[in-house]
Amino acid sequence: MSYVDEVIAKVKEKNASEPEFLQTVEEVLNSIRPLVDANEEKYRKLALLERITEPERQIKFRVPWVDDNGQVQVNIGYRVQFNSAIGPYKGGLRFHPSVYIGIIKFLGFEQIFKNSLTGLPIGGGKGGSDFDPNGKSDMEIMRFCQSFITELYRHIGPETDVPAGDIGVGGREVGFMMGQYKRIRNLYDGTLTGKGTMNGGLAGRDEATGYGVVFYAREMLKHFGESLEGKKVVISGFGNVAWGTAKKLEQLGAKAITISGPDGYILDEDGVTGEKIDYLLELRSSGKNICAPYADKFPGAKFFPGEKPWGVKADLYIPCATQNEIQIDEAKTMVANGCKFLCEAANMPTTNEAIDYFKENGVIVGPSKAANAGGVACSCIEMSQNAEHTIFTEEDVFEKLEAIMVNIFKQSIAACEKYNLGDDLIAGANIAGFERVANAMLMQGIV
Ligand code: 2IT
Repeated sequence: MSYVDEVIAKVKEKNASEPEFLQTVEEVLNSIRPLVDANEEKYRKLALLERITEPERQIKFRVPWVDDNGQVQVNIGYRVQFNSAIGPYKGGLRFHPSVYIGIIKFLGFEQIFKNSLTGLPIGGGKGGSDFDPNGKSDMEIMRFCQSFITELYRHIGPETDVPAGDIGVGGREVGFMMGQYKRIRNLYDGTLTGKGTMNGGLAGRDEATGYGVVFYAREMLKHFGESLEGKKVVISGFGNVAWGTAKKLEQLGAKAITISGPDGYILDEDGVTGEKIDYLLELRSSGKNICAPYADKFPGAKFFPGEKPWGVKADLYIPCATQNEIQIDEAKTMVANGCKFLCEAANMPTTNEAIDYFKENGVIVGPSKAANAGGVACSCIEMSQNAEHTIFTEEDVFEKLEAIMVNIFKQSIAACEKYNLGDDLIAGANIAGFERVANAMLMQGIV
């Protein structure tokens, strides 16, 4: 049995109740076979793959808080410190009812290779809670965040582990956590990123993930002889990533024609452009987690309740919502509609079965680890800003972001060429990200 197959079998046996984690481990390990096969004896002896698939540390804790009725509520908090070979653990916090250890481990594992691809010195970690911020008052959110950080503070720090936002955690939540952290530690340091700019946050961090995705998509299209100019783009979600993506698409001459929420999707043939993009922020801050009101506000748009946007014909598809939103049936519909390019903005939005189907049918897939790395890259720039006690301009930030995204695409293509992977941008990104972490681990001995 090959070393990759051996490790996949072991990981499956050890983590049988964590399907999302198994999904990403299988995807990554299967795609780095050419590199592992070339180093099989050494990697096996040093148990490199066993080590890289086992988090360095996992923290699970109780988060008690008092709701507006005076009732005590209890949630579970998590932080998985997955890999610190190339820098302090770095990755967001997700607050969503679906959160359990398997989701945090999948996100933490992906974060290792994503962070490595940025070329910056950041390791991989992720955390969160099964707390649902939707429908909660500001004071409930504050009390939850304070309780969460009152435990987590002892495990994090600017050279140890630097959390940020993810689904359900934005500037408001990070602000509450930062305030409580500062109060406990008496330190105004860069322990959390995604802060508001008046709290030491980075100008442009809100836009960074979506802008980065579109820079990546531009490079991808360019490589295959196309451009963004005039392209119709189906996107999903209506949160921070969808917002930044729609904005940059418009700036570069393309347009998003859909958004989606848990309640259904919106088709806006005129384009989600101009003031309609900023309306997404209003929708989000309503705390209802629905996109239907968009169609009342802008009469040209149509709402499709309970449906996803993947049946809409477009030149490019950018899923911006959550994991596994594109499964085999959606993939089949998209291919039948002539889909040529998919660029993943959400983390792991496509199932492995759907990815295989896309590959068999010649669809080019830009993987999330590469395409959405602009968010965490800007978080690392925020860490530098805080460490240097300075403020970077938005212009500076976007210039750096663009260069990082172009470089990520180049590294992926270089790995494709080196290992004869054809157009497999997923394998290219995984190999490029993995190689840097593996080499750092090998130099650090058995740790
Ligand atoms: O998935 C991600 O890369 C993030 N949620 C951002 C992580 C970060 O540390 O900024």
